[in-house]
Parts: sequence; structure tokens; C-alpha cells
Amino acid sequence: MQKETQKDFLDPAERKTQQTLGIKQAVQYAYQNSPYYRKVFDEAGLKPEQINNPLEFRQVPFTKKNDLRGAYPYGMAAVTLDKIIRIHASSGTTGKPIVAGYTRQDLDDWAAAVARICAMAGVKASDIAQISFGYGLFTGGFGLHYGLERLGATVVPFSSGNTERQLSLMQDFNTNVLVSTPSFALYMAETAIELGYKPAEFGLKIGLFGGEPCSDAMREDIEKHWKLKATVNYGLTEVVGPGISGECEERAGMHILEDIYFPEIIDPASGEVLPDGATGELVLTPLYKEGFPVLRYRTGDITRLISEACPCGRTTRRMDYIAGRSDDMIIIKGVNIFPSQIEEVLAGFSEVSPHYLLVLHKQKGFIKDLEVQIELSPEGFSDSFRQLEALEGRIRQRLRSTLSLAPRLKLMEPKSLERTTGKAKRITINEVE
Ligand code: DLL
Repeated sequence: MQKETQKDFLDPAERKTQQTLGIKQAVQYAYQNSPYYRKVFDEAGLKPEQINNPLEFRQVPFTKKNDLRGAYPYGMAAVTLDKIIRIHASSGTTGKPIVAGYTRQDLDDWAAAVARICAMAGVKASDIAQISFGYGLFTGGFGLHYGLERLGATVVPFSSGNTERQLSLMQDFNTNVLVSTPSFALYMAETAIELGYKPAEFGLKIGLFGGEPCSDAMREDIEKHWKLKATVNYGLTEVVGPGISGECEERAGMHILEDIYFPEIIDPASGEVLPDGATGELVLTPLYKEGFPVLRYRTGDITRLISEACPCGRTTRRMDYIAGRSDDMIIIKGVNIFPSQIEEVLAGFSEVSPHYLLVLHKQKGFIKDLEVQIELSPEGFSDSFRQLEALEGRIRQRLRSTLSLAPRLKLMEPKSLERTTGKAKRITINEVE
């Protein structure tokens, strides 16, 4: 591990050299081994020899989610299938899932990357970590599992669901690291309280949360209940899974493992590469992937790169917390809205819980109406109609000034919105006649 973590402290000039070599090798490798990329290069009239640095790399066409869908199931493979020893797939809500295949080397590199992310968050070999991500096609469970084992931590591979049992084992096993989605960590705390436990007395020390956005309000709530230090980390199946970026103990953005992944930020409309600091869509290239390599993958995630020095001393650039997904953008009556904007407004009201649901009422493919279902916190709930009406009015006013549009609001009783053991569902579509 010692040697591995040193990679986060490389001199920036040295990193540039190493990244340039990485890009060249990724391009060569894809061209020589992936029939998919050979075709992409040939169609673009591009030869690998023309790509010798990050600037020239911009000539390589982006890879999009639909390209991977079109290659279902094994069209992205750059090795024969006998060299693939693991398959994962993303849980796309519509259409075919996106498949990722890993060689033995890929799995080894992945475990090392996740171990670095966990160490960065402060996890030690002496810790006991309960993994409450699903084990299966989702990359969360197995990804964190092998990473934490590589670090030397004791892994409790609980998987998701069965919250009551999770809680009782967590206590019995002296678990001090919780690995889950932020929404499940919150749900576990709620359930613990309902069952008469005191979450703060469990002795949890660190939370490794990822797989979905974690707003400041959610983080505060999780920390308040569990008395742990909540850290977030990021990844996606198409590139590897978890193990791409994560917070250090400063928690000021997520450090990207830049020696393994080359990040770019683009304007999602024009595809133009933007400078560090500018907000746009994150594009990632894993530099050394053997099984299913991807070049310049458009993640759909909106963020920015932070290149200012981090007080922790690591020299890797950080990515800011995900502001939304470009495909989650809601266009209603000509106004563009990200769900995270609504979440931020709601977080400003103490009467409201962190649970909400956006219902998009669609007609002929267009959003006619946006309804925001807002769950009240037990303290915010009231029998007084007048009080609730006044609260609704204040929320509506705040939303209108932030979004330039007033959605329909529905205040819901505490604990009435559905909880999940994995990623929270924040948007649902209602087709109207
Ligand atoms: O969610 C991989 C992962 C598992 C990351 C566990 C971290 C921990 P997918 O299921 O393919 O993979 O979903 C990837 O989830 O493009 C983001 O939109 C979102 N996402 C993942 N981590 C974060 C995060 C895994 N920390 C998609 N903050 C990504 C915000 C996140 N969004």
C-alpha cells in the first residue's frame, strides 16, 4: 500500500509525463486489440501515431452510453472471452444494461485502486468494515470488498437489505466502517431509532458512501445520527466501478486517481474541452484497462476539476461533488432544472426530511408539469392546516426564485416516501393522456 499511495503525491510535472505515456499506451492498446475502436479510428481517419499528448488526444471521438448499449453484450471486448474472469453490468433503468468485463489484471488493478480510495478516507488495516452495497452485477459490493481486503481491513460482506439483521451484526462485530449509499445509511439510522437502538453508540468511525449524490444536508444528518465521519467516493461501471475518485480527510472534493484515469471536462452541448475550474460534463479514460477498454467516455455527470493544492498534500486534481447528470436535466416550459437545485432549496427547511420525489407528468414526450413530493420531518409535521399551508407557501416562493418556475408541491407525512436499500429513487415519470 505504501508504494501505491505515493502515486497521489507525485510531482505535477512527473504526473504529466506519466499521463502522456498512459494516454499513448491506451490509444495503441485500444487500436490494436479492440475491433470496436479500430473501426472508430478508421472511420475518423485517425492513426494512433497521431496521438502523442493530451491535446492531440482530443481528436479521439467520445464514447457515449449508447455506443456501449449498441455493443451489448461483448462488443467492447479487447481480449478473447477466456481472458475475462468477471462480468458486471450497470443497472440502467431503461433498455439493455451496460456490460463491463474484467481480466485478472483488471481485477487486481481495481482492488488496488479501491484500496487507495479507502485509505485516503482514513480507513486502516485494523478496521472492521460492513459492506451494505448489493453484491451482484452492481460494482459497489464486490468493488469495495476486494479493495478493503487489499487494504487489510476486516470485511463483513453483508450486502444490501435486511436492515434489522445488519444492525444487530454491526453491533456484535464491532463494525467501525460503514460502506453503503448515503440514502441507505440514513435509512439504517431511522430503522435503528425505531427499533430502540441509539445509532450514536454503535462506535462507527468512518462512512464510505457512494453510488449516488450525497447532499450536505444528507451528510449532516448521517453524521449527526451515527457520529461518524462521512466520506464520499465516486465511480461508474463503464469505466471500472468504484475506485475512480474519493475524498481525503479534508473532504474538499474527490481526489481522482490520475495515474490510472485521465479526466476531462467538456461543454455537454458543443463537446469542447473546458479548462480546470469550469463546470461541465466529466469525460474519463481508464489508461490501463485490458478487458473492456473505453476512450473518452462521456459519464453524463456534471462537475468541475479542482487543481488548487489540497491541504492534505496530495497533488492529484479533485473533482467537485456531482451537480447532476446531464440526462437528469429537466426541461420544463423552456426552463432547465437539475434535481440537485431542488434538493438544495429543500435542505434549507428544517421542517423537511432529506426524502423527496420529483414526479414528471409527461404528455407526448414533453414534461407538462413537475410535482415535488416533499416528506416532512417528524418535527416539521403538524395537524394545523394553516401551518402546513404557510410552510408550503415559503417553499414555493424559495423554489420559484431559484428555478424561475414554481412546481406543484405535495407535502407528505413523515416516513411516507419509499426507502431503498440501494440508490434512492428521486425521479419518477407519469405519462398522462
Ligand atoms: O454506482 C459505482 C459505485 C459504487 C461508486 C459504489 C461508488 C460506490 P453505476 O451503478 O454504474 O456505478 O452508477 C454510476 O452513479 O455516473 C453517477 O451518476 C452516480 N454516482 C456514483 N458515485 C457517485 C457520487 C456505481 N459519489 C453513476 N456522487 C455515476 C454522485 C455518483 N453520483
